[in-house]
Amino acid sequence: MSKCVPAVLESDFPSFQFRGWGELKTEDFTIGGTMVWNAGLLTLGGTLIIFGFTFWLINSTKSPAEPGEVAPKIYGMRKKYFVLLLLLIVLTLFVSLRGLPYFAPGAPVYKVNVEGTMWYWDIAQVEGPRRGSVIEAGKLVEFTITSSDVNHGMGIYNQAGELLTQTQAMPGYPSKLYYTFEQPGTYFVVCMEYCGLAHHAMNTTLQVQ
Ligand SMILES: [Cu+2]
Repeated sequence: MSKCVPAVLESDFPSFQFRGWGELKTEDFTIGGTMVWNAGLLTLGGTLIIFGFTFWLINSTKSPAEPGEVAPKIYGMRKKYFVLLLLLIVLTLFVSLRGLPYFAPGAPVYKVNVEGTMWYWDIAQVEGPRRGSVIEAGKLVEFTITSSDVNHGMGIYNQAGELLTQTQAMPGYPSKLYYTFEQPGTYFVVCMEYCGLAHHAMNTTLQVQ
């Protein structure tokens, strides 16, 4: 059993050092290298394409037509688009929801109970070949995650600040999360859902051997 240290005002997670809103720098939002830049460029690219298309559409209209003339055409097209969109949604739902609910990818070797409370994590290894607060790398871990007060989010990050896995911590509902740590070391457990004043300090570490 390991009882985790209650939240402190300073985090030891490198990307989550809180220095006050006025002092936030770009690198505070840079997780895993250039992810933020890529997301920004993608958004910019998408916006330019939409603007370009709209501009082309406006300029391609040569002579204004009477609404009564155009309406049947547009309504006809709308029906086709609706059917196409419906098919696309059904297909996407079918493909993406086929794997639900998420079953354990094998039998878990370690079972760990996690409870989120404003503003700390209580993490206890309750089952495994090596008792105590030990989790081994390469062994499937089943986290059972809940909350004692409000909704929290449990996110597990590696040393590089990359998010490995995450799920909701909800009061009265145990969420299951399955994960196999590839490498031994220190991992960071960070609250992913705003839960009040000291939300930013709601983090702890997880040791994997
Ligand atoms: Cu939180």
